Amino acid sequence: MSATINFDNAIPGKVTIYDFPPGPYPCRVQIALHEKKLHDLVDFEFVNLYKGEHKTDEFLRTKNYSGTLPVMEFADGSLLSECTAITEYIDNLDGNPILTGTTPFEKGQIHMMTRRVEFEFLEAISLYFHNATPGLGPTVEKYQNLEWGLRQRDRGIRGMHFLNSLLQKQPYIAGDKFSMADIACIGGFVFLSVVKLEPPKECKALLEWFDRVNERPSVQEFFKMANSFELPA
Ligand code: GTS
Repeated sequence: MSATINFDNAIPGKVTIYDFPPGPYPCRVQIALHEKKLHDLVDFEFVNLYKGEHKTDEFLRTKNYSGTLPVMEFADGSLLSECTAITEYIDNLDGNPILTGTTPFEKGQIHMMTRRVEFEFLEAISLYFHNATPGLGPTVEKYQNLEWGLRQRDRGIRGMHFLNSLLQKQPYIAGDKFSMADIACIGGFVFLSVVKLEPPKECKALLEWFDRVNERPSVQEFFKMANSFELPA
């Protein structure tokens, strides 16, 4: 469908994202693209995680050695993977970063809080999914460790309490502005629904934050798409 992303700093030509559209990590790039009004300028290529298409030798060799989505591919063959890296790229194209910070301290703070959300919440729930639930199924989940997976679930729950305590003092994860760190935390909520875990009811500030970020058009666009997504046979 794409036009091209046409900023002086952009790698010229068509941009493709290898994607599993409703996924908790891919959601982070989808929301960032909507925030930046760039979503319609990107082609998305579906990769079926449940069939292990992200773990084929070819995908690992030519797209992403880590075997994860999303991956952004440029017309000249360059690649970016890792949600934070892709978000940095798209946020800085127009010289007006709104998600990754402007001052050196703000950039550092957003980076720190994004990593903290990942480490204490999103990755923990992901590890629970892959280790203590059927995950992506037997073709993909070749090694599982139930005890470790359950510990990760508990770590994710502790992480939500930590984020709640933060949000009792400030409106957004990295301070007073919506940022990449909030988007990472939305990814955590998307993973909670995948594993059918409720966020703790007593985490009122976190739940209020989620209601607040859900009002953003970028987040609504994501959930509209995700709620109507059907996994191809
Ligand atoms: N650190 C990576 C990033 O930030 O991009 C993690 C990416 C990641 O784990 N992506 C998931 C994946 O590819 C996609 S989703 O589960 O959120 O839809 N998982 C596949 C696997 O086998 O781990």
